[in-house]
Parts: sequence; C-alpha cells; structure tokens
Amino acid sequence: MIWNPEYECMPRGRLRELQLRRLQSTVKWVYEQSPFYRIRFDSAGVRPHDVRCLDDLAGLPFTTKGDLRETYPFGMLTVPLEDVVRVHSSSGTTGKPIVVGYTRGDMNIWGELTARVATAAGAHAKDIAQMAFGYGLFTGGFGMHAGLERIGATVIPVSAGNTERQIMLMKDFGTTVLISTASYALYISEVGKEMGVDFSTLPLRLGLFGAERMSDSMRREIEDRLAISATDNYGLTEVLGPGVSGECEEKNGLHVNEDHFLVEVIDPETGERLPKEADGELVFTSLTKEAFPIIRYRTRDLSRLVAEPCPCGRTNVRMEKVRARTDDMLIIRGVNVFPSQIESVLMEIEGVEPHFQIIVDRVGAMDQLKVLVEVTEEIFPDKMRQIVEFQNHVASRLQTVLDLKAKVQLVEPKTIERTTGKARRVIDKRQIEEEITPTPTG
Ligand code: DLL
Repeated sequence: MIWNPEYECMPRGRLRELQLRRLQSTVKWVYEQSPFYRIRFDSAGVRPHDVRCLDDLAGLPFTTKGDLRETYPFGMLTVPLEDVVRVHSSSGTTGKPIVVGYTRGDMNIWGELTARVATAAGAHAKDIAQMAFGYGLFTGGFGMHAGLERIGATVIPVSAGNTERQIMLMKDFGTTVLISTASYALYISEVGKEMGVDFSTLPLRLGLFGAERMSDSMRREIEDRLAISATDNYGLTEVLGPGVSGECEEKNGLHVNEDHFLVEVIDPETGERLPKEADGELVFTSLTKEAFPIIRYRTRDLSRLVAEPCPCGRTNVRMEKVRARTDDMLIIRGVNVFPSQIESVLMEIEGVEPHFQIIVDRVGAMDQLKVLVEVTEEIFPDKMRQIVEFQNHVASRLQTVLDLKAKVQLVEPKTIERTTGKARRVIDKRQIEEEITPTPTG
C-alpha cells in the first residue's frame, strides 16, 4: 500500500519542479525571517534569488549541530513562539540540547510523513500498534504516534520501558505492530523468552524500528525471535524526527520523502557535493517546514543514495541504511575504527549475541581497545581454556578486519546492559578523562 501515491509516485520531472518551487520559497522565508540565515547567506555572498535551479543549492552554506546549539533554545525559530504548538529536543551526549519547534501546519505534515513511513512498512488501519518509543522530548513516540493514528491503526501509547508489562499488553490486546528501537525489540524478545512467551503464537506480525542503526544480522535476529517482519525507518530531530525516510516492503533502502526534503551526499572531509550514488555524509534541506526550516543540515550520518526505480512504484530516491556516523569513528593508535565494523565481525561468529560493548582507554601513551562480548547460554564455555581460546578466536577475526589488536573479554549471558531506547555501544574513557581534566591555566 502507498499512503499518498500522488506525491510518493510523482514523475521525477514534476517532483523536481515542485522541489524547486518549495526550495525557493523556503530560502526566501529563512532569509527574511531568520537573523541566523541572513547573516550566513550574506557572508557567503548569496541571496534568495540566486537559487534558480536545484543545483544552486550547492552554493548555500551548511548548517551544523554547533549552529543549533549556539542559538539555544529558540534562536532558530522563524515564527513567533505563540505560533509554535509543539517543541521537541534532542539530548545529544555533550553540551546543550537542540530545541526544535513545529507549527500546526508542521504537525499536520509530520503526521502525513509518518503515515507514509508506517504504510510503506506494511502497517494499516486494522493494526493494533504498540508504541514502545519514549514519549517526551524525543521525537520517536509522538512522531510515529501521529502517523499511526492517521492511518487508522489502534494505537497503544505504552512508551518505552516496563518490559514485562509491554509483553502482557502485547498478548492481551493482540498487538500486531511493534514500534521501538531495534535494541529494545531484542530486549523485549529476551524478556518474553524468560516469561515463557512463544511469540510465534501471538498476532504480532510487523516491527517498525528506527532511531538507531539496525544491521542485517540484527534484523534477522529480531525477525526470528519475535516471528515478525522487521523494517527500518530514519529521521533526526533537527530535520523533523521520524518521517524523513522509511523502508517499503522490498526492504531495500529507505525512501526519502523528497517532496518535503532535499537530500544531498557530501564528502565529510571537504564538504564537497559528491556525484549521484557515492558514499558520503547525508545533508538535508527542508522544503515545507514553517517553524524550524533547515538549510543543508549536516547529519554526520554516512550512507548512499539509490536512484534506481524501486519495484514498489514509489519514485522518490532511496537511501541505504545508515552505515555509520562520522562522529562514531574512533581513532585508536592512529587506526580508524567504526563500531559497526566491530559489530559485523562479531555477528558472523557462531554463538555471539547481538550485545557487546566497546571500551577504549588510554594506558600511558597507548590507546587500548577492549571488546566485551556476550555469548549464548548454550555455548558459554565453562572451562578457562575454552574461554581463552574463544577470546583469541574473536580477537584474531577483529585483527584481520580492523588491522588492530583488541582485547576481547567474554562476559556471561545477559550481563551487558540492555536498553529501552538507543543502544550505547561505545565507552571512550579517553574522552571522559579529557572532559574532566581542567585545562591548565598560566
Ligand atoms: O532518532 C528520530 C527517529 C525516531 C527516527 C524514531 C526514527 C524513528 P534523534 O534522536 O535526533 O532522532 O537521532 C537522530 O539517530 O542522525 C542517526 O544517526 C540516528 N538514526 C535515526 N534513525 C536511524 C536509522 C531520531 N533508521 C540520529 N538507522 C540520526 C540508523 C538512525 N541511524
């Protein structure tokens, strides 16, 4: 099913015309309404009338997370606060949060876009949708809620957490769709197993997962354990929240709602726009937002665009699932390491659970990489010698891929902390130390 075929399947030529019109009015709007953008445009020597075709977007300055922090809390709004009917915020790990606002019109579009994402994933009016994203400043709960309600599903707004109750409600209410992070879905499956629940006997059939990376192996694991089809959707607070892009039933890339967002891919080092389908950092420009329009926002998410038409009939471009974030990259003894590389090595090893933690520390002048690995009860070795052998085996696989020696520590089943939201896989003690060490003065 396609929620809005007129826009989701619009011929590319017409779509480009629509995008240009919307881009021109967004650029004019921000130039007139936002001191931040006016200064930025002026210093880059560009004026709204310089945007004559979609490629002219490349001449506009980028917006970064740092910019949004500096204008905390309401400096980026382009309407008076009284026209803002909702505020959300993204916590981030350091510094002030990012605050975003929505007008009534923005809320209406947000509901439309999450309705598209939910429909593309396979949800419909007859579904009983259990919302296990948190409601609150995080955009996941309220954002997906609006779309599911719009398509006519029966929404159960449980919010994240209280896992045993989630499972009880799932059974009693006959939940058919679960909405959460992939990590939380795994955790739910684990608790369900402990409670003796056989998910294959429940009506649950579909998972709408987003807000964090879901690797292929994680998807398979969730599909097996919960006996469902698991889909991925993507978004970020600064651009909208959920509703930016989502998988269709082909599960081969996430369709970007291009009538509302322009997407570009740039070289994260140089900021240069990359050719079609190259690998790089995603950059989004909103085309219809009123309270918090955003121009060329650097997401730090690494992916690729797929322009090839999708068998589902949607004409909008797909993005491959986010491979990594530029700011996730760890530099350990001069070697670049992405947590997703470690994940893919671990997931290929028989008996390793999708729960691990990466700890980076500095001992003397030397960086150290330690990986805590959890294995299934069935294969947890009980002899010291077997444990050491297993650890060495994992370490050598990691070394082959990362070109770096890692210390692997096997941990007992269920000891790595579970999450009801986004998984936190990396603890970089080097940063922690740097943050708390006062800067010497004088
Ligand atoms: O995570 C919005 C959202 C909520 C999307 C619910 C989908 C479902 P933030 O908390 O601002 O917003 O985090 C945004 O999370 O830049 C990505 O790095 C990451 N992210 C979001 N969705 C995905 C995904 C919400 N499907 C940041 N795959 C983004 C990989 C994702 N990473």
